[in-house]
Amino acid sequence: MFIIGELINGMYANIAKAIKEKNKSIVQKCALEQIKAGADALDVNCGPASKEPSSDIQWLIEAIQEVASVSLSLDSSKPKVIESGLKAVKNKVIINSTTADSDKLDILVPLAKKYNAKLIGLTISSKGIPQNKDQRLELAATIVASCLDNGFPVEELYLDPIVMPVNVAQAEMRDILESIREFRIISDPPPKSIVGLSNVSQGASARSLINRTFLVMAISFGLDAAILDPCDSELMDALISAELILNKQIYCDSYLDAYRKK
Ligand code: THG
Repeated sequence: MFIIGELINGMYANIAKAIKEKNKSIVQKCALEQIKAGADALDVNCGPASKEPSSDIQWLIEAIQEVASVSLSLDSSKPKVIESGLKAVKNKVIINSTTADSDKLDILVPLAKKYNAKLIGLTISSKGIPQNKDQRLELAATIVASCLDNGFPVEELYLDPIVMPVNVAQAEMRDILESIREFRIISDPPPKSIVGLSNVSQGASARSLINRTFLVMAISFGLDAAILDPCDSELMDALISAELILNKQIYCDSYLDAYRKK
């Protein structure tokens, strides 16, 4: 499982404050904690309160790169903000994200190719969030087609079914899980799959339990990557155990410790 830490997001009060006050040490501590907890990459999102997201994203990237050489996932709905972030990034980068709309695809797929980036494609369009699996797969196919047209390697594309909160979209959970399985049959070589995990429990109680239950289920449907809180150790234990049971980790009695020392 490719793990992207979700905690450097202006949605969180501590990060919003750090951006406002240009306090690097808060961001750097948050980066190092997530890497220690097992993150392979870090999501970087300025949040809704940022008035200058193009410069704030560069400030966040530079702060993180002073202390770590991890991959960064540039999380913005604005292609201009992502483009600004790409100029500051030194290591392998993830573009988070394009939608299935041609105005986004026409800018972001060529940019992903130019920067040798991974690309996250949300199965969403200007018409809104799909209501069922067929609509998700149709939008997924549009994104895959754009990658093929632009010579962008489909193995570097991560399709995101858009996880909805279970307390507002309970009847859609099964379709979201089945989309993860079916994204893989769109093309050969297949695209990969990703979810923003914490969405599933937004507004609910027992968040951590809902998150780890959904994650284990999504892993069994073939999930390749997740944006999640790696500092939730029960979540990470569930992830590691699910991979063990699917024969993706070698069993030993101390497999949790062994994974953490990898
Ligand atoms: N797909 C992709 N990218 C994404 C998402 C996605 N990026 C953003 C988001 N969704 C994933 N990241 C988060 C980060 C935090 C929360 C949810 C998803 C979260 N935050 C608390 C809340 O809203 O209740 C904030 C708590 C606080 O303020 O302290 O749940 O789906 N590609």
